[in-house]
Amino acid sequence: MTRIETLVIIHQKPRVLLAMKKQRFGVGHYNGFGGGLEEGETLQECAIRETREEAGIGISELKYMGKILFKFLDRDEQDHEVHFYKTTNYEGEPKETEEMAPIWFEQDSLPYNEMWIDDKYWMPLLLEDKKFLGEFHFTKDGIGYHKLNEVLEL
Ligand code: 6U4
Repeated sequence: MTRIETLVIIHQKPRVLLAMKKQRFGVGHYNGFGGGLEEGETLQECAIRETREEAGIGISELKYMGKILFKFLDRDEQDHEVHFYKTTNYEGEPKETEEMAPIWFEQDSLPYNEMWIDDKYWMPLLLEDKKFLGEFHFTKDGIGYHKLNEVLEL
């Protein structure tokens, strides 16, 4: 079974809002907001709901930026199909929740060492408004295989 998830990056050039994941999947990593698709909702609705749950802000005018399939070859973890969105628009003040602690970074000094190891591949594309499709296979040693292509349409 594949788990369908969303990931939202709030980008107000030159700053990027990330958050430290405090529990469960991805704990200890900075990431955007997002989570698993629930029954009956669209991907955009999921992205909006998760961002509200994780940072307490409302987002709008989302741009669909990419899709990546992640496989975990050496772990008992289902595949994750992650759908990436970005926006500049939000209302409210990002606040710390049980799930995440938000913080702004300059886009030229993102904390890649404390992020998922695949982020350094797709994040530069997303920040430059380039759309992408990809697949990453993780092993216990890191990324065993990956492909990532810029695309004009998704
Ligand atoms: P929930 O749904 O909250 O019970 P949880 O285990 O907390 O589950 P979830 O689904 O909230 O996890 O968060 C997973 C998040 O991690 C999603 O936003 C997608 C993102 N994600 C998954 N694989 C990723 C990867 N390889 N690199 C990355 N983000 C990833 O940067």
